[in-house]
Amino acid sequence: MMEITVKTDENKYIGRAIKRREDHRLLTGKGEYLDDIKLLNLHHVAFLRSPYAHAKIINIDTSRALDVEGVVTVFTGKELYNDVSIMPIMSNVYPGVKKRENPILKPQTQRALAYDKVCFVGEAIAAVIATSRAIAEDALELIEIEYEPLPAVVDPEKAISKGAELIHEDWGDNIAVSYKVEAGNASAAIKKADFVIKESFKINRQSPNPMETRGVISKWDENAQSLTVWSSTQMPHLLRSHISKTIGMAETSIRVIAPNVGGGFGGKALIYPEEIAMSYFTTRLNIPLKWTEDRLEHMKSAAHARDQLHKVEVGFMKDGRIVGLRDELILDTGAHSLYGVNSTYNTASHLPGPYRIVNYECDAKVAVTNKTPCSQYRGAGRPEAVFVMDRIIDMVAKKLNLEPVEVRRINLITINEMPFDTGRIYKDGEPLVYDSGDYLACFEEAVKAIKYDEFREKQKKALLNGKYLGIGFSAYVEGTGQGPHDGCRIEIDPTGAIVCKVSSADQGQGHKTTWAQICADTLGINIEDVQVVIGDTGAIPYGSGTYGSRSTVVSGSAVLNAAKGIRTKALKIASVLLEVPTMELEVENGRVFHREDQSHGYTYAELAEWVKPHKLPAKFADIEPGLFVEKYFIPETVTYSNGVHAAIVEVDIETGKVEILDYVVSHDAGKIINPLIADGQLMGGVAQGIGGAIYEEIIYDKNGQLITGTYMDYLLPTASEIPKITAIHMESASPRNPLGVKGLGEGGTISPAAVLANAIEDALLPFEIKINKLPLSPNYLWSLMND
Ligand code: MCN
Repeated sequence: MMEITVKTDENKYIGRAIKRREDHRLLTGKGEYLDDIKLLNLHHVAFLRSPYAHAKIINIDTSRALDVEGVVTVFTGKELYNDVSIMPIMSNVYPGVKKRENPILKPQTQRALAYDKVCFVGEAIAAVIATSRAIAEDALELIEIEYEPLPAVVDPEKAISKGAELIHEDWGDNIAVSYKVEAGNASAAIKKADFVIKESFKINRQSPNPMETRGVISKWDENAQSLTVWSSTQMPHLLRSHISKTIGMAETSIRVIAPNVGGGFGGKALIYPEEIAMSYFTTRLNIPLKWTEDRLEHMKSAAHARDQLHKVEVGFMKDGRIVGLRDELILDTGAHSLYGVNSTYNTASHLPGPYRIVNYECDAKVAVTNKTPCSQYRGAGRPEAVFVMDRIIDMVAKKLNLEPVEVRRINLITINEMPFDTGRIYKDGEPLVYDSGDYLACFEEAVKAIKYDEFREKQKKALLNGKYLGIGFSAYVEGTGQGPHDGCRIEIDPTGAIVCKVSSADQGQGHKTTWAQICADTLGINIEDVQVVIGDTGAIPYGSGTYGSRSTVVSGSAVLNAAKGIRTKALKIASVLLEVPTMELEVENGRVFHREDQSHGYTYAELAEWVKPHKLPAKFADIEPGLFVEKYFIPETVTYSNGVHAAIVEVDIETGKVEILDYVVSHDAGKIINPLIADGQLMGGVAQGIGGAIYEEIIYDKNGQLITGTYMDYLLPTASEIPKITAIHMESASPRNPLGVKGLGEGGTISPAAVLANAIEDALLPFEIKINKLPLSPNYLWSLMND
């Protein structure tokens, strides 16, 4: 289905299309997902969720539920109020951002169980603990709650206007976050421009919808005084830290394990109230507990994403040069602001993208409304930014009667300008400087692969036959591989077992294969000899989680550093044993030997044996026992991937249905570790991007009731909606990490909305339509054509 262009080098594994070692087990049903885990005496939890978008809780009567046979107890917000603190914010405001933008940030509001008020349909209010899930669910229905309904706030613009009903009364308004990003002087530049376009854009609310819903098992061990939590999460280490903070338990007493996770897509890059509540319940009851979310719960209680409004003003010259850009951005974050500054900052800092826009201003606000809280979804703010920016490029082209490809060529940053300083800072507080990449060459690859030169002729001919074909392009830059850190601990024991423990958590990205590739090449061993352990705080003490396409950069570099550390230690031990300097030694096939005489040498296993009992104590005086090394990689700042998507579509003007005839991704994520996985990542990403562009939309009615809570109403694309995708990998090494890699897990999702909107508008040129919102549903397109 895909054509691949990859450059490889002399490594045995890095850069090679190694088949994923996880697949056989997962595809033959042998994976162990959260719901597969069985523990002795396991009890079950069901959460009672609010039917109101906004209401006061006057009284909760649990007596009838407690009478049900098999019910152990019922928890409400009242029981948790003193023992469990408010959920901590997901991300910090880094000092650089604080100093430059000084964002206004309201305090956190979300509790493990709602206490005196509910703020969205689906918010957890109470939990029943019972011997079976069925009993727990039956008992839920017997809990009687007296509510005092309040007016629901559903429109984000109205929410932040004066006099709006307050969701969190203490705040005094419904603005969770506000700040302004500035570089150059956008207003002055726009004033001097030959032309100005003002436009608004709306990006649909979406649900990341992994195949596996959320789930938690929690087990308190009274004897050991330790808590183990299994969660279908992207962030085991952060979950451990949040449990510690909220229920007041030392992190050293908590172990979090992410078993096989059936997709996360950002929706599990979040610490949820249920995870905290489950941790608390088991410590109170001393019974192991399980909660597995059903799809209906997932649609209304697991985080949503995107949902942005933009008001843009762009100034440009007759020749197509964009000279100034202003944006007013509102994120509708729902009832609680979980990611604070970060959710909008991703959009604000990625909006100018690969285009040379030095005069830029973005006024960002996060509005709270009575909807499910928003978090990150693959691309996390970048698909939104790119939709706006690439629509602008096409609008500029239309105004000047130029081809959109020409306007892109004029504005794309060139390789001679690299590293390119945008004059802004990134969310980590560091200068936002694009590190490497040939954006124009990447663009030309896509132009060539989509056969743009032949297209206009083809389009004209098709139109004569009543067929509406269109071509679209979109280009993006993505900050990937953010800090703070990740770690790897490699242990080799005298049996020869090589265990590589990495702090990343995988939801389908193939980390076990990728880390094994890096480890095997660096240690000079066969890939089959490396066992990789991930997603377990018991394996390695610190880690940051899998999100923001960061793992290959951060965890991958940690693996490299740890493997280098093992090599160094192995050489040192061998040098003592062989009585030769380390520089005379070499490593091959898991054995350290003397360069001149290969018969003198030791395998890693033998070296591990030597340092275990310390057979030669005097000689080993300065060598720590054990052949293990633990290393962390702390990136100086992010590294910037870039890419271009191009598509050809046909629009049926009778129905508004869009068929994607061709799709090209030209992409640069630095050195590619595994081209097979990279292609899979791009393809899956594009599929999700197409879903968000054409099919998916979370809709609420005016009372804050979710009306797209099932797969009958929330349309996900299936395989038949996904076209053939051609992927081209360019490889501009990043100077910011030892592997030269950049992230790519989200790149596929970033451009589809922009590229398809541009292609559709191009196809419907005779109708003179203007696309400024998503999704590009048949209804929307039909009404644009017919209005
Ligand atoms: N890779 C590579 N060379 C590079 C970069 C990456 O070969 N230069 C390959 C590696 O094999 C790596 C994979 O691509 O295992 C993804 O690497 P990276 O870009 O570092 O992204 P992460 O591993 O940090 O994954 C996170 C990213 C995000 S943010 C979301 S959301 C997402 C995604 O990855 N969610 C996913 N891909 C997903 N894929 C699956 N199947 N399920 C999800 O939930």
